[in-house]
Amino acid sequence: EKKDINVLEQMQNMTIDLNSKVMLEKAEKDGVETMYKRKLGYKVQCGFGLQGVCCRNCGMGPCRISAKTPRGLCGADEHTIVGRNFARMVAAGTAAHSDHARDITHTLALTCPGGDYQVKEPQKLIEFAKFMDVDPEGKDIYELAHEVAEVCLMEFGKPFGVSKLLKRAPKVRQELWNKLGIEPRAIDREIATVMHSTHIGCTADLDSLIHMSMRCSMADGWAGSMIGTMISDILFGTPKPVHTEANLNVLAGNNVNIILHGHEPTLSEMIVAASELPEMQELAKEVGADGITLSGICCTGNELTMRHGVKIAGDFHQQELAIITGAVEAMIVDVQCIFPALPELSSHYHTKFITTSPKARITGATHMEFHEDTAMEDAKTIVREAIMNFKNRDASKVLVPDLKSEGMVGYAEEAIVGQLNNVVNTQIDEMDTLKPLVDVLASGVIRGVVGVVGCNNAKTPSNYNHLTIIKELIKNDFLVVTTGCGASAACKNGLMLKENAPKYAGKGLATVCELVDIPPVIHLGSCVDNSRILNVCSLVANACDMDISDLPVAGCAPEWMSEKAVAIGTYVVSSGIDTFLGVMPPVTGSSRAVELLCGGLKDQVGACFYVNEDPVELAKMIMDDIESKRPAFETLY
Ligand code: SF4
Ligand code: MSK
Repeated sequence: EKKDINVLEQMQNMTIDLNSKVMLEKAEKDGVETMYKRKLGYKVQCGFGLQGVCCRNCGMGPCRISAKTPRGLCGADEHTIVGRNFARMVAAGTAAHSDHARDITHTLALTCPGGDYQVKEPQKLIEFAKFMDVDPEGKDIYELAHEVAEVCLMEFGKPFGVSKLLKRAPKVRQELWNKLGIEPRAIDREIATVMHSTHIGCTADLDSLIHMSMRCSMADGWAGSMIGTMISDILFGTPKPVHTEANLNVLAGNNVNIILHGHEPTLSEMIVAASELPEMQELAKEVGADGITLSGICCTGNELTMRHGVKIAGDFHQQELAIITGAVEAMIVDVQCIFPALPELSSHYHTKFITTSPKARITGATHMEFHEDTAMEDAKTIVREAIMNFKNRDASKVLVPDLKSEGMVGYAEEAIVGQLNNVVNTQIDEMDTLKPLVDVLASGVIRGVVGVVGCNNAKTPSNYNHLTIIKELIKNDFLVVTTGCGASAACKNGLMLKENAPKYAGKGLATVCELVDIPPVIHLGSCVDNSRILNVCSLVANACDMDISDLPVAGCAPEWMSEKAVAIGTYVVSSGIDTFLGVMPPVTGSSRAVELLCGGLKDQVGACFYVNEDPVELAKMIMDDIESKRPAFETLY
């Protein structure tokens, strides 16, 4: 018994979320396994993998670099192997975000009047059409939507030219990218080029590998993700500030609980619409429930909360813990960040674990494929399946932990700028509308803006790095904008509540929060919505006639874990924004890779990575970095 207590304590020490600690205790009682338990089994992780010096790019390997074997069988050294592994992470991350964008774009091509998917933001479509060189004159809005979809789909495979979306960036930055040769061409081409060049017997030069990683990541940030965000807004509406709640307590006692987990709003938006139908509400009553409660996990949670106020059940590390509550009728997933452990775990409870995408099938799941052209019918079938499962709930297995927080979420670019101008959803096209934002930055009332984004990582206690860094920053008058699971962490802990600004924010930031009615931590959306950060930075830089690298801004991924995060970090750096990581990427096996990523890139793009696994120190590094930029920024402005 002593050993069991010890195991539980060790697991509980791996998260600072109080609900999660309760659920870990229940997991032990229920005899089910979670990531926290599995982590205990990984006492020592592979040193070669941690340093990035294991190569299995051909059948002669795996080759692992050490003092005794300084080269792989083909002669690849540590710099080549680390560089190739890094480039492949960037390519995988770019592929994930961009394939998401491709599906959204195909959905735009399916829109029609009265159809399952319609154009919710015609004005945004018209503006975007003009930006993409599509003439909206005299065209029906759906004709225009289809034409824009086609032009965007060309961005994935066009044979000539570079991403059309680069022109959003300041001129000086565009010229730099051109000079360095990191303007991304077609999105798929950049991914294919990395995969080809990292095949055995191709690139064996670290500088070249990092260079092509940057160009590939740019295809994520300045093409795929930007298209994904823009078309999501056109289809489902630009997010506006909305109230929400976050953490496992959002699961409702006597309602059918449906959790949506994954990333793409095409599925989740349709599930929201289906669950609101009177026939579904009645069916829920018929099976003895009071109603239907939808909630989200990971970026689907972010997409839904910012457009509908759908509650956030939890973040990446809470996906198993949600099922362990015993109160979830169905977890419906699409793509990315879904633990393969979930079907087996669900089998211990009544929860239906439903996969919907052919891109992410998981053995043991109930697979109910979702197709955009039969979207509403598919969504209704899935929701019905969840409702009918309510009768199988076993009350003796239910434990919903006590805590949840409230928050305001859904600040798109328009909302942030609009709020500072005291209007909702302003058109952001001129210095006048950006002046209040620039003024509070230039005057030093707000010292800078930091994007604190990304995942949870079992290498750090869940949420600890996120919260420590965010609190340090806002205490010192740095405004924080956040996306992904970092946003969930902030919301779960009350940092997105305007009323909490005086408690957590410094005097300057708290005053701004009160004057313009914003929380000290701004929810910007999902992982693809990091493109919104690029957009705001470009708008401000353009308005001030500066480069992005001149702005008092920084990026931070305190608990990153996914390949998508590596792609994001690399395009943020390539865009001129210093990026601070709380977990070391697998590059330390190459001293030259570390020198380049954490220093050398500064000479090329005006920004680089910084890594510190102590979140207090990392926060200080961020603040010092931004402060060092302030004198020049103030003079230039
Ligand atoms: Fe080994 Fe070279 Fe093959 Fe990699 S590519 S596994 S280093 S022989
Ligand atoms: S879901 S990529 S764990 S933020 Fe976008 Fe969260 Fe990271 Fe997945």
